[in-house]
Amino acid sequence: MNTIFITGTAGSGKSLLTSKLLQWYEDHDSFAIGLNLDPGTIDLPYEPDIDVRNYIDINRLMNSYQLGPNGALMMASDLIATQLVEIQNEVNSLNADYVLVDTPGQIELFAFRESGLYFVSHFQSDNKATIFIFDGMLVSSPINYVSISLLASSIKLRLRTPQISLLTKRDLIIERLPEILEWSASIASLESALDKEKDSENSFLCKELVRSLSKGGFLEGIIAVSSLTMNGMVTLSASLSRILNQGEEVNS
Ligand SMILES: Nc1nc2c(ncn2[C@@H]2O[C@H](COP(=O)(O)OP(=O)(O)OP(=O)(O)O)[C@@H](O)[C@H]2O)c(=O)[nH]1
Ligand SMILES: [Mg+2]
Repeated sequence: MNTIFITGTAGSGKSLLTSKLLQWYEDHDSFAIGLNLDPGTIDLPYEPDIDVRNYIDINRLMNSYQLGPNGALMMASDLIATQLVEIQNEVNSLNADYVLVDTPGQIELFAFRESGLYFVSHFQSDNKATIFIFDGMLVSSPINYVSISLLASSIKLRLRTPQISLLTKRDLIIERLPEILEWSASIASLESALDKEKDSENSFLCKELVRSLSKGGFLEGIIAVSSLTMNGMVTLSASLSRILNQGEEVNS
């Protein structure tokens, strides 16, 4: 069984990507299941096979503990770890090739609190990988690109799984896409784009960060997809196979 944790900033396209990857694997004769781990979500673009909302009810938390929506979300995120055994049993009973885990909208509640980390590290699976989504609409300058790369690196440090950087919404940023892909492919071109920024103080800081991230192996290129047109899905699935199979080699 291969488990793919789909992470990224709020609204970056985690749930839509989950639905499209489920479809992709089904079309390619693999059995994939969707695990919704976002207790606060209302509408999903797919029917989850397993749903954390069956275990954790935000409205009940709000009423029982007199919490506002954010407090309830925080408590709900902390409760995810307590449901691991039940969720794992449900997953195991389905015997899937791929488990696609759609993680909570507010990434800090999942990745930076102990519960999410506990869930990722204790979830039993032959291989695990994380996709970190760069929201294409947020990558509007080289400085923004570096700041989201920092967040991606931080998630990698926290979750400690092999990770893929994925740029979504490529259909909405067709004109900017070549430039962003160039930054991701070559540190020199990212540095030269940073040199042209007017904000010289932040640009200098970003260049230092880029060098450190690159040395630490945190800047390993980005794959661009559109969950609307499915452009880029072939590359994404090939990259997922590679990183999941590598895990298999290490484990065996
Ligand atoms: N055009 C376009 N829109 C996208 C793409 N991916 C996601 N969207 C849209 O972006 C919005 C947010 O997508 P979601 O999949 O709900 O994002 P999310 O990360 O799950 O959001 P939260 O769980 O609320 O954090 C929706 O309106 C999607 O239709 C894409 O590749 N192209
Ligand atoms: Mg979502």
